[in-house]
Amino acid sequence: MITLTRTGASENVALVTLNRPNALNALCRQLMQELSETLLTVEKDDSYRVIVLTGSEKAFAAGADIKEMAKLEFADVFQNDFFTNWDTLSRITKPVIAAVNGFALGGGTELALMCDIVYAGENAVFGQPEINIGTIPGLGGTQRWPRFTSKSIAMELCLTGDKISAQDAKEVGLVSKVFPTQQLVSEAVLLADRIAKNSPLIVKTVKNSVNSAYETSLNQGLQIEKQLFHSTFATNDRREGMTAFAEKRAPKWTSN
Ligand code: CO8
Repeated sequence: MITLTRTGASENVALVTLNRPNALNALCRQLMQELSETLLTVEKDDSYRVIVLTGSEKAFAAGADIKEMAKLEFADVFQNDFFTNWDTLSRITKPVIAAVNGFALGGGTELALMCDIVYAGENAVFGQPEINIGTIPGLGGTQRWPRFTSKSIAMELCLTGDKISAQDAKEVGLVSKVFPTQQLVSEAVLLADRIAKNSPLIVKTVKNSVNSAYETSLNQGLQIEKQLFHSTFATNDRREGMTAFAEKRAPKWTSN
């Protein structure tokens, strides 16, 4: 249900594709287990620098599998922890770009919210329709929407289940760029290539620092940023980057 393809100009981009076409990539337990394992494989493999997460042109993911969830009781989801590892994506330290075409609903939108950058195809549709089936978002929708956009947008989407277009998602700040559907994945890979050219050590440090903005007060976040900035002065890549600038040549990163 998940395919992993090595791609990009330097073959260091992991293209992870959700592939369950007959259910619009609905997130069932097996798919999420495979996604978690694939992400952890890529995370551990230094030959991958950046991840692009995508689905099909029709659906990124139409949410958690409602037919699978319909049979569950409280004890299944709480005591037996049915949804273990569904949030692995949020713990990946390499940059993750979501390339969203088609339906990204419920858990599909929430996967996009866990990514670092979201690119959308013109046909993308986002939303949190859980309220229409008697439940609420459970993969971060009620927490990340208000942090990344606003309380008003979060409440309106989660209380109504309304769907929004790619363009609307760009206007509220979820999506950074919108592309024609068929170009989307190649544009995401081009972006991944640009990020992959930088020092992996410093890329990881940037991601760490930006993410701290969502976990801390401004003062704590500024302290973390300053400490991380200072820490770059203990790296060869910081020395190499500044020396290469002065010598008018391209830097050669060693990631130490
Ligand atoms: N679950 C199971 N099957 C689905 C799902 C889904 N979420 N979405 C689509 N499918 C299936 C359909 O049942 C259908 O299967 P079949 O052909 O066997 O009948 C097939 O995919 C094609 O779907 P449609 O015929 O419905 O296609 P349409 O183009 O007519 O409609 C829609 C597309 C609008 C996307 C429609 O399928 C739909 O509304 N789907 C449900 C969307 C939804 O409500 N998503 C939210 C689910 S709840 C959730 O995500 C909570 C996440 C919390 C996780 C917590 C972890 C800790």
